[in-house]
Amino acid sequence: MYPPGIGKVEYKPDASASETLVFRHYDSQQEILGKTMEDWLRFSVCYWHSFRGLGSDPFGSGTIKRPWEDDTDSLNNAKRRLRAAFEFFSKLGNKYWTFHDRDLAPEGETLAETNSNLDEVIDLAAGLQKKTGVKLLWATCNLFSHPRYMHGAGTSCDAHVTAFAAAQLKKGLEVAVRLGAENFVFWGGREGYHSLLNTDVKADLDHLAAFYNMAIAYKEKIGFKGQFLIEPKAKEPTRHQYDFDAQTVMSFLHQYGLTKHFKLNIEPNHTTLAGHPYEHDVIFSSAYGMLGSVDANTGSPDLGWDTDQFPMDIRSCTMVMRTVVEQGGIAPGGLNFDAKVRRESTELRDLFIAHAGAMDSFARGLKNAANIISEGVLQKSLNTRYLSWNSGTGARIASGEATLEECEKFIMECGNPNPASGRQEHFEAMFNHYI
Ligand code: XUL
Ligand code: CO
Repeated sequence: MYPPGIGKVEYKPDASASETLVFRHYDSQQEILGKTMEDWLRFSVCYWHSFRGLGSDPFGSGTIKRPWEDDTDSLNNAKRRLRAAFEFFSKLGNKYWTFHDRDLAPEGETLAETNSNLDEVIDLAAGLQKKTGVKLLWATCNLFSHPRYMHGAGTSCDAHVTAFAAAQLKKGLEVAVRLGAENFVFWGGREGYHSLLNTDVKADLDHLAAFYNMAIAYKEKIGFKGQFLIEPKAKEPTRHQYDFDAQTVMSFLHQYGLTKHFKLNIEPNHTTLAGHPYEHDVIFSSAYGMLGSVDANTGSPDLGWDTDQFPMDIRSCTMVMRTVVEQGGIAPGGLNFDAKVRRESTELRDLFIAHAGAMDSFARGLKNAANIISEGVLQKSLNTRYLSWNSGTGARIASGEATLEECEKFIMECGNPNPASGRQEHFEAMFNHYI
């Protein structure tokens, strides 16, 4: 049993400040605005950080020892680790998990050998999913770690590499079908550039679109019903990642006629790397009906790295949940904790506390968001700010009926505009009332 001494995380609303291995707010079956908390939040644990990450960083090796690890990359270790993960999920009470293909099983000398290693672990995963009821929120392919992907995968300058990535993706989609994945993610690992001198950006983007078209064709062929998601990121590991932010990805999809096949998986730590506020990409993608899922994490805004910390800030969680509730939910996506405990947080207990604390932060965010939405005070003030668009010249401009001549006539008759106060501080103070 892993870990010894830690049982199921319980809902305990009156827990004291030092009791951090409980849910004070997350009560999975509690109804909020017509849905259970579990259904609104759809929490998922990510396998790579929580079960493959052992605290290494670019400056030092791992600091974390897990009781199930034997320090080998063997299939036996892979299976023991997977069993430990499902035990962790059962104790935590999350209903979903996510992984990259290469997190699960070791890569062999050839693609055939790699696929057969993967099949062995996938058989076990299918059994564990069935036994525990934990489902696969999304699968993805790791198309960035192996040295062959040093120039990218779908955007590599070497077509042989792109063909390898496509072959890997074919298997990844088959695995997604086998395990009933509800989504499939494309994160553009090394799809980007370090120098514009050695890069043909138009060729790269054309090739990336062709790569996606092959994925769509195979998805349809094998009957994969999950949602395709693209995960924007501004930089890291490349200097400029092509999927820079939500608006960039949406225009790429539009440009190549791919919009209807994808939604976005927004990771707020990536959004802040783009220089935007935490909730910016969540709001932008949702505004266009493209918010599919969230990699719920945070960075340290003063650092500018992708530190993948557990989201513990109630204000940010409230902003995200407000958008999620306003769009009617996040399904078939979810809130996936693409987050890792700090390398100094070396105990297994820390892994539990990190997840429980982040789940509780989002549960509080959900409750706050529900209050904001049901009271409608913020929305009313926002509507007032835009009132001039509801009638007269405003309504005619918005509907596309107005002309420049008509606007000129309107100004001649009505004179200079006199815009009202933006009342930003009023909005901020109202928002704080709910936190
Ligand atoms: C990297 C990142 C990835 C994706 C899946 O920054 O977020 O782990 O979520 O490949
Ligand atoms: Co992510």
